[in-house]
Amino acid sequence: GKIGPSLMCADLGRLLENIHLLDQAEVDFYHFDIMDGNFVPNIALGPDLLRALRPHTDKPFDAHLMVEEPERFIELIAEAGADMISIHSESKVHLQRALQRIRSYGLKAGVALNPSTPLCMLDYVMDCMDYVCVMTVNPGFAGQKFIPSTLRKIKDLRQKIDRENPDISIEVDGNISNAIIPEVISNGAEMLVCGTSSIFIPGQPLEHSVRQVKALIEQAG
Ligand code: S6P
Ligand code: MG
Repeated sequence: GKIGPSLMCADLGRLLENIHLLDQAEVDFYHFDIMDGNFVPNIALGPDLLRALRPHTDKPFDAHLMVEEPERFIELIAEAGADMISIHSESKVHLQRALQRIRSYGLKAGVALNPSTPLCMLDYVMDCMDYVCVMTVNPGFAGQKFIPSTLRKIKDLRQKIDRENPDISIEVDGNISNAIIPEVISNGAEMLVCGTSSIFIPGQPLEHSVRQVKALIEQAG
C-alpha cells in the first residue's frame, strides 16, 4: 500500500512545512485535486501550484483532474511537473485519446470513476492506462462520507485487473479513514489518497498520522 496525502487538505498557509514533514515521514506520493467549478461544484488547485512545489520534493505528483474538458489541460499539467494524471471517464473526453496523450509525455495515465460509474467504462482502455482512481465519495469536497457500495467495486475491479492487465494499480480516493483502510486494502486497493480522514487531523502531528496509516498498511499485509 502507498500513501498519498491529498494536498487540498493540507494547511495551505503552511504548505511547504507540511510537505517537509510528510517527506520526512516517508509518504509515497502527493495527490493534487484540480477542480474547474464545472465538472464539480468547487474550485481547487492548479498547475501553478504543482510548478511551485516541484523543486521542493522528489515524491511523484499525482494530478486528479476534475474538470469538464481534461484534454485541454494535459499538456499544461504535464509541463508543470505531474508524474501521473487521472481523468474522469464522465467528463467530455475521448478517453482513449486522452490516455495516450498523457503517456506521450512519459507520465502514468489514470482513469477516475465516480461512485456510480460502472467498471465497463474501462473495458476497451485496459491496455492504455496505468491506474484507476476509484472515487469512494462524489468528487468535489474533502470531508465527505465513504460510499459503501464502492467496496464491492474495488473488489470487482481487482478481479478485472488480475484477469486483463495486472500492471494496472488501484487508487482509492474519498474518506479513506483508518477504519476503512484495512478493508479497501483487502479488497485490492494499492494507492491510498489520504485527506482529512487520516492524515490532516487538527491537533495531530502529521508524522503521527502517517505512522498510523503505515501500521495499518503493514497489518493488512
Ligand atoms: C474529492 C477529492 C479528494 C479529496 C479527499 C479528501 O473531490 O478528489 O481527493 O481531497 O477525498 O480526503 P477526505 O478524507 O477528506 O475525504
Ligand atoms: Mg482526488
